[in-house]
Amino acid sequence: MCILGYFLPSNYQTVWKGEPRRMKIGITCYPTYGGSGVVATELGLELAQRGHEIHFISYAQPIRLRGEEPNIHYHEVEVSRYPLFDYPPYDLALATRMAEVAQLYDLDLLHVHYAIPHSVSALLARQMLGDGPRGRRLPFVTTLHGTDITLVGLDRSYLPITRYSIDQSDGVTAISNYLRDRTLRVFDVKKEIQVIYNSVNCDFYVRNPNAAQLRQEYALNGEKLLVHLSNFRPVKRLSDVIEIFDRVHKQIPSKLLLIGDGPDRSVAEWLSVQKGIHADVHFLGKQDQVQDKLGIADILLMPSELESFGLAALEAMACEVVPIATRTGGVPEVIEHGVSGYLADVGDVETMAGYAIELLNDESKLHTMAKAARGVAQARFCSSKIVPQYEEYYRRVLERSS
Ligand code: GMT
Repeated sequence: MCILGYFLPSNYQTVWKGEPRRMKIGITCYPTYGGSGVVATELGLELAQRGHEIHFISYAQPIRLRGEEPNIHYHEVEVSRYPLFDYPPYDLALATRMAEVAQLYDLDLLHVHYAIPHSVSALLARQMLGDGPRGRRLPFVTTLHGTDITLVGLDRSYLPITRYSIDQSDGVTAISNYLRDRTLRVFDVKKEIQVIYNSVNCDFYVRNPNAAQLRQEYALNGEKLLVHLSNFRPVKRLSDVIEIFDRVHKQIPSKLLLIGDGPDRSVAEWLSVQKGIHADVHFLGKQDQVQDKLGIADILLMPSELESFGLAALEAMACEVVPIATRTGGVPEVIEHGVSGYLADVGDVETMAGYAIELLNDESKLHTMAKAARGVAQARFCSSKIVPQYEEYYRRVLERSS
C-alpha cells in the first residue's frame, strides 16, 4: 500500500478467535460543545479504557479530552487558507488526514459522528486507500445524531450527498429508533441502520456528594434549583426555558442555572430582564465538567422543538435530576412520563411549569422520581452497557469487510 509514498505492512485483516481483539479506531466528530461531539469523545475514552487504540481526527482537540489519556491520540486537520479559497475545503483536508492516519497507524476502521461532512470525507479516504495494487479496504461507520438528518440533511444542497454517503457506509448507527425510522423514511436509504442509544458514564455522572454545600453558591436561602443545558440554538427553545422558570419563580423561591452558550443567549438575557428575574438566572457559560453543576440541581428543563435523543436529559437523570421535557423525537424513548420525568407538547410552557411546581412542592415525589431517573440511566444507558454494543458492531463490520 503506497498512496502516501510509504510502504506499510497490511495486517488490517480481522481474524476473530473468540478473544476480544484490540482494535485501532479513528474517530471523527465536531470537537466543540454539541451533543454528537460529547458522545463521540466519551465513546473514545471508554474504548481506550477497554484497551483499544483510539485516534481522534478533527480540526481541534475534542473539548472533553485532556490530551494525556492512555491509548488516545489526537491528529489535527490543517486546512490551508489559500486566498482563492473563499470556502476552505475542510472535507478534503479531513479525507486526506483520515487516509494518512489510517495508513500510518494501521487503523482497522473509521467511526464518524454526524454525517455531514464526515461520512463523505470517510468515503473519500476509503477510496483513496482502496486504490492501487496493494489496496486495502478501510471500512467506516457513520453514526447519525439528529440535526445531520432532521435539519441539515434535508437542505436540498446536502440531501443527495448525505444519502449517498449513508448508503456507502460500511455500517450505520442511529441514536434512537425515532432517528432510524425518520432516516429510512425521509432519506429513502436502503441501508440497515442499527440503533445504539446515547450513553452516560454512570460513575462520573452522579449526584454531587457536596450538593447541599455547593447549592449555597446559587441558592443561599435554600431556594430550589432548576437547570438547563444546551448549545442555545433555536431548536432548544431557550425562551421557553425562561417562560417556564418565570412561572415557577412566581410561586416557589427558586434559581435557574443555564449551562452552555450560543446564538439565543442574548434573547434569553433580555427576556429575563424584562420579566424582572434576571438576578435569579445564572448564565454559567460552557462548562467542561457539566456533571458538577448538574449534580446539585432539582429539575432539568429541556423544552426543545426536537431532540433525536436528548443527551442532556440522560446526563441529568444520571445525576438524580428530574427532567421536564417535550414529547418530541426520541425523547419518549428516554423519559417515561410520570415515572422518570415529565413530558409535554412543544411550546406548552404552562403544563411544564405546572409539573415543576407540583414536584418542587412535594419533596417526597421529587426524591422518588429523581431516584427513578437514576435507575433508568443505570439500567439502560450506562456506558458500560452501550460501549460493548459499539464494539460488537465494529466486529461485525470488520468481519463483513475482510
Ligand atoms: O442539538 C444538539 O445539541 C447538537 C446535536 C449534535 O449532533 O451535536 O445533538 C444531537 O445529538 C445528540 C447526541 O447524539 C442528541 O442527544 C441530541 O438529541 C441531538 N439533537 C437533536 O436532535 C436536535
